Amino acid sequence: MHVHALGRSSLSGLAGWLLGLLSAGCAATAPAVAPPAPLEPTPHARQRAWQELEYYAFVHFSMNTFTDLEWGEGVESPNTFAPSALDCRQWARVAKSAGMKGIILTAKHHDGFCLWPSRFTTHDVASSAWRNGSGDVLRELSDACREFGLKFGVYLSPWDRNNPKYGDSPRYNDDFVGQLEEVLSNYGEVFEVWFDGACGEGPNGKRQVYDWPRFVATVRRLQPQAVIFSDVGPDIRWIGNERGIAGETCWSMISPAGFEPGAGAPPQEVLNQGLEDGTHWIPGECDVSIRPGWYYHAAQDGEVKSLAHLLGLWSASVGRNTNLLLNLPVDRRGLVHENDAARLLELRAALDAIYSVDLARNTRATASAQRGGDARFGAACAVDGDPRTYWALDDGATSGELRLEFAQPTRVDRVVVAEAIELGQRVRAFSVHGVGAGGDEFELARGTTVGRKRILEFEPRDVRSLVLRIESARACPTVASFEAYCAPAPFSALRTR
Ligand code: FUL
Repeated sequence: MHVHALGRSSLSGLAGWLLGLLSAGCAATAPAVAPPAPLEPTPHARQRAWQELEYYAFVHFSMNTFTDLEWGEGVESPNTFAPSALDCRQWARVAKSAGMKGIILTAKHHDGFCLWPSRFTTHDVASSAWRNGSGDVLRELSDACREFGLKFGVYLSPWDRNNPKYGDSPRYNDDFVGQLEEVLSNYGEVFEVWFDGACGEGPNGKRQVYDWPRFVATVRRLQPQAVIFSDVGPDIRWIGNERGIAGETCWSMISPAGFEPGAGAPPQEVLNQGLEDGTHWIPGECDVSIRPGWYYHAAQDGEVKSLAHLLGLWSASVGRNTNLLLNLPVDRRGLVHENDAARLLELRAALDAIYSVDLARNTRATASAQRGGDARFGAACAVDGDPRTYWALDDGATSGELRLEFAQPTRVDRVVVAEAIELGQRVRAFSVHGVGAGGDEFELARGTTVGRKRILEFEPRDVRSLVLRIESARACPTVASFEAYCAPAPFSALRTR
């Protein structure tokens, strides 16, 4: 453990020094002081790569699309699945132009119908008249994702209302692992495997004991870089609601011991906010549908969430240290509906307009202190646009201040703050202040946790300087970036707080 920590910090010390030489923002000096030691738990490489994705699509499309249900019974005829014009390239084109980074498809929902030909059931596309039984939605979507440069992910429901072996635990587990092997072996790289915890079996229903260690080992064996989602991880956790809203306080840590996916999860508040002293790094993912339902219902064509709502969700998910998994209920044609596609493009245009010009970039930045007096950890590292460099304080220091001077009074209505999360999530409380033309200082916003990205919105103000005050931290804080923006009209009117 000790050796490990040493090796890691001296390695990143060398990398930091080399970086210092290359970076214009953080002055090059000889490495006088080591970077902060990682504060465990810290993210695994696969979790870090996942968190960079920020925003990707969920697609709920299966038997329920054709029965107008949210939960099917598992007794539907395979022929009921009959898309008239399925085009996964259209899904990928929409997702790509919306700036999403991938698509996760309901390969099997609770009704057990498989969107790929499965050797373990006859409740699948191969048994339907669609494409004369030779259709494979996973094939079409994984190909489309590759073509459009998107990641491909799968949702596989452990609860299966069709499989007669469900409840006969070892036998069903064999089938489930077999299905996992099919979807993880035949469609190229999978970036996320989504295990749903829902189970509607009543007290007299079938009781299935899942073999989670085996399920997880199967994913690790076949797709070692894929993150596994469930209520409690092991890699990514549910955020505790289906509204897409993370806690204002949101730690990337929880303590999963004693819990299993689908068999009791930590209280929703814990999932929503994480635990400051959690034992494992299991960051949150916010899943939410762009319409009221997960599946397509023609009656909801007029209920696509508004742009203001979606912008609010962005701040409450990506802006609170989690990723946003936004669901698109693909319709009976097998297409993302026009209303949903149009709204997604509006959201993209708004985000691009709001976050295009970082007003803090390369402003004159000073700090109350910098680690070891070393410019490699100076204030400039938070405004150089390079997420690898960061402002840091000495070991033992848990508060400090970063100050930006604008060349002229500048209107701001939000800040974006980021920690160097590879060293662990540290900040507990912070505030943001403006200094007006007359030198008066006023508080603009305050927050608790930061993590990978924290967005704080406030009423627009003209400021000469902007101050980030770290008030409390679990260990010496790091700030990888401090950005400032001002939403242009008409988006300024869509303020979410
Ligand atoms: C839930 C499921 O029961 C819903 O049908 C939907 O798939 C949602 C994303 O997860 O647990």
